Amino acid sequence: MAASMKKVAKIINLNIPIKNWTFQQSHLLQNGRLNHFIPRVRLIHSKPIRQFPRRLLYASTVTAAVGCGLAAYGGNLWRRLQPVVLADIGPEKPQKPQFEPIRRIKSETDNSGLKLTLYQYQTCPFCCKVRAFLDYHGFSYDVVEVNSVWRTQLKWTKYPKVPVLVVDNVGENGFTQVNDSSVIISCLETFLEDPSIPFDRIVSFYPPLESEGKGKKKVFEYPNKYFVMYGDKKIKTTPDQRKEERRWRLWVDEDLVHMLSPNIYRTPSEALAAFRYFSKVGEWEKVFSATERTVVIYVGALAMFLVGKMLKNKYKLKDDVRESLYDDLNDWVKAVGSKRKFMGGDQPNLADLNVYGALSAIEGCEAFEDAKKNTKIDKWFSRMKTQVQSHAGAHPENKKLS
Ligand SMILES: N[C@@H](CCC(=O)N[C@@H](CS)C(=O)NCC(=O)O)C(=O)O
Repeated sequence: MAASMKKVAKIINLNIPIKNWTFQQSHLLQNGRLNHFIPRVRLIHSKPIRQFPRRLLYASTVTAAVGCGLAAYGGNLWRRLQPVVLADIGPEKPQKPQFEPIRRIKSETDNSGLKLTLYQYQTCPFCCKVRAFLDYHGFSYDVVEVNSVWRTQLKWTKYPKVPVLVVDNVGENGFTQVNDSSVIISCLETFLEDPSIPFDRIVSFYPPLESEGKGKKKVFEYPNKYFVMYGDKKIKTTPDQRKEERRWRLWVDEDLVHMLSPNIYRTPSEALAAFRYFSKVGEWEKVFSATERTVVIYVGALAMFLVGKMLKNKYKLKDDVRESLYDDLNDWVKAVGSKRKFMGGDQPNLADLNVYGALSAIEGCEAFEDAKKNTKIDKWFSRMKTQVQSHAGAHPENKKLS
């Protein structure tokens, strides 16, 4: 593993022009220790380089594609090779988006100096992950609820998903956009570790890559999104603890979230109950007209009941999808173990916050009630809820920012 990372480090050590950007990556390995892996990525806007860009572009994209392609597609390599380029998924225009927030969260403990607006769906598990992080650390932030049908509140950006975080008064246009729940969380955690780094610089540590997925659909990925950048600071956790934290953050995004839809939309009546619950907690009366709301609830419930079945097959869940959910929650409870309160020890780490956030999305659904009765998730979940709702991460003894 260390050897292959060193190879990657060597490759990325080149200054690789990608389109009209120069991708500079200097230290992938620091002190020769992988778990102190601190990528320093700088994106420098530059004029297109005329002499070698294509050759170098292909060198870099082939390297990336070979790695992914070999693992994923085996013999079909040549047909499947897709170029990977730096994605352009920022704002459409340099003007800051202006939408009336549905909610303003005010926290007395916030001394970050950051003015944050979260573009979200209230019950999207990825958005819930971000809110769990923000609330735990006692950030103040505005919430703009995106209309999931018309998506008017997302028209200002090329990025097609929620959550998106907008940070005011930072960056060259007077605001900075951060996409993807894990990137948002890693950026904010990096900021808490060292608030002297300008926030837009932190965001530039997480460059988005773009490739073509099935049916020519664009796929965006942030290769280092689970890494918090500690710089030269003394790190309180051990390499193994950080590795465990990253592993379970990835598990939330690639496993746990796939359990949710098939479970909450398991039957038509559960799907309808879930949509009614979402309408209530998402304050859909402020986002949709009364007619739209009724249509969204009934049509949405039926559509998601069918989608839930497709997802069940896609992710190969058990016949009774509850069993798959219970298996996941048991795996998590086992990983935390009986000797520590949280995976992070006495305080939650990012894995705790992410699992809690994703599960809080379905807290009012029958699936979660069943999970509480049939697994041991409840104790840990209640502890987490107290931590998040009391902004425990902002208490003096837990506070990173002072
Ligand atoms: N990797 C992304 C995934 C975000 C995501 O898939 N969001 C969904 C909502 S749960 C979305 O916006 N889908 C597009 C849509 O609803 O139009 C993240 O972690 O933020």
